[in-house]
Amino acid sequence: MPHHSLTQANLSALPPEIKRPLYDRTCLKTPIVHIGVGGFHRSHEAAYSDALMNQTGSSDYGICGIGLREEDRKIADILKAQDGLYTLIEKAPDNRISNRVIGSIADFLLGPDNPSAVIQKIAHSDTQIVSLTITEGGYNQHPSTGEFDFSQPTIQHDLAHPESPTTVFGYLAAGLRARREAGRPSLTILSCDNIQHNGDVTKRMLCAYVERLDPELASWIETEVTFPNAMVDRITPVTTSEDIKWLKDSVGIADQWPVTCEPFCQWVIEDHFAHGRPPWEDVGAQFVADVSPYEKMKLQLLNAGHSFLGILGSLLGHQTIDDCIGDTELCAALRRFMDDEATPSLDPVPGIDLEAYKDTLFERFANPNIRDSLVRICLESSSKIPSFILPTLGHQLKTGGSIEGATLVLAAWCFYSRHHTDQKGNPLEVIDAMKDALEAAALNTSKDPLSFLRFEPLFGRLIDNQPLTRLYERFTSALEHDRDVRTLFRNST
Ligand code: CS2
Repeated sequence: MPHHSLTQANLSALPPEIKRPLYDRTCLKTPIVHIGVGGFHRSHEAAYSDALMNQTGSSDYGICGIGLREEDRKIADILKAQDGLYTLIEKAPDNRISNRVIGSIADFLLGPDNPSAVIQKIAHSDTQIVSLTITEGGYNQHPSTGEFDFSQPTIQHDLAHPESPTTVFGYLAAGLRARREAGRPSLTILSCDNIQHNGDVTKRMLCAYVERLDPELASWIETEVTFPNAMVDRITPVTTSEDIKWLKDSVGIADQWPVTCEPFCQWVIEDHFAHGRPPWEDVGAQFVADVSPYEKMKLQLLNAGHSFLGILGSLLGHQTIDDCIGDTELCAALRRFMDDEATPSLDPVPGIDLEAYKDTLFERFANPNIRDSLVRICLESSSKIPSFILPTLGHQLKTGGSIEGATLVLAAWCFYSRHHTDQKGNPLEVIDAMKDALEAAALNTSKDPLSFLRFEPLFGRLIDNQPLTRLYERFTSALEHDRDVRTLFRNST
């Protein structure tokens, strides 16, 4: 099949069934500045803005992407070569595929190349929103205290050289300072990461940082900048070389970095914007006064479900989430964890039937075309499990409810961190900023079965809880004696 490189000039040559921007991209405005242009931003916020501009025909809701790390150079170069365009490949469970060229990213700035361009962009009077996908670990919270971690060398650097920052906090501070000094209106900082109260956390972290730098600026941010909490959702696996090849050979688009995702998409946002916002509700986003129940539901069912399958499934030698769902016993164990442990710890969610929500999650996880790898799911577990699994465990311990599933995840995580293999001894790829600390905590398990759970930065004082420690000890020792992780959950209830 003939193929065309994805560029603005080639759009008209693409096969007619490919959806493409219906708005004038030559005059795209960029009221949104987005830091962290990974797969998720491109399947989610950028897709909402693109849909909105398609619907209205206006060019008013474009995005200026920003990368702050050297690793972002690849996406910067590719987007530049492709005039900001990329293909979103939506794969439904029934094998239907929809290919859509997204055009909402109008521009891209790379911090390491030109820090002052990034600072000026944040400060620009047309900028209304700085949105973030910087990963759960990117908020620089100290693992044990939850406070801003000033000990990081990059943070020390930015405090000493505020005019040439390297971290997101350094850039935001410099941009907001320039904005305030120029007498421009404030803006909104919109977190799109999977953290409970992500807006509140962003505000707390940024204000703590700026307080050290410039207390007056900190109080301006405190009162003038808004930080809506938001729940974001769309499963977006890592793009593979097969995706790129398929798009070129079977569809005719030579795109160096397309994004694949599921059809499902959700965004629930608190309507608290300082300086205007796109009407994303016209294309499916939901604006609410309080996002907490939605966030909890998503983090403690979907993300926790992922971690549950990720850690347990890895020990069983599975490769992907849909493989795990195909393992009927593991799948049933997940449902039991969701029904008996996670659900009781949630608040009522307006307009949502939790049983139906869970059913949908199982359908989404089973999507055979997404092939979401357990390596992606388990990546940086140390910044995921504490917010995905531990709130459920804490709630259940308080109310005396069941804790088997959550405890089994911790015991399995100990095995995973200690051996870096599955239960058959096959190596697992462990990618975690705390990998060494986790391994050190887990290594002692044969002498002290609770040693992993004593790792306070992640587990606090969970160790003081006897019903938990008894069960946890039983599980860790069974795992060390090669008992299949599935049978433990089955027998414990
Ligand atoms: C996943 C999320 O990283 C993870 O562990 O649970 O990336 C998940 O796929 C998204 O939050 C879905 O919205």
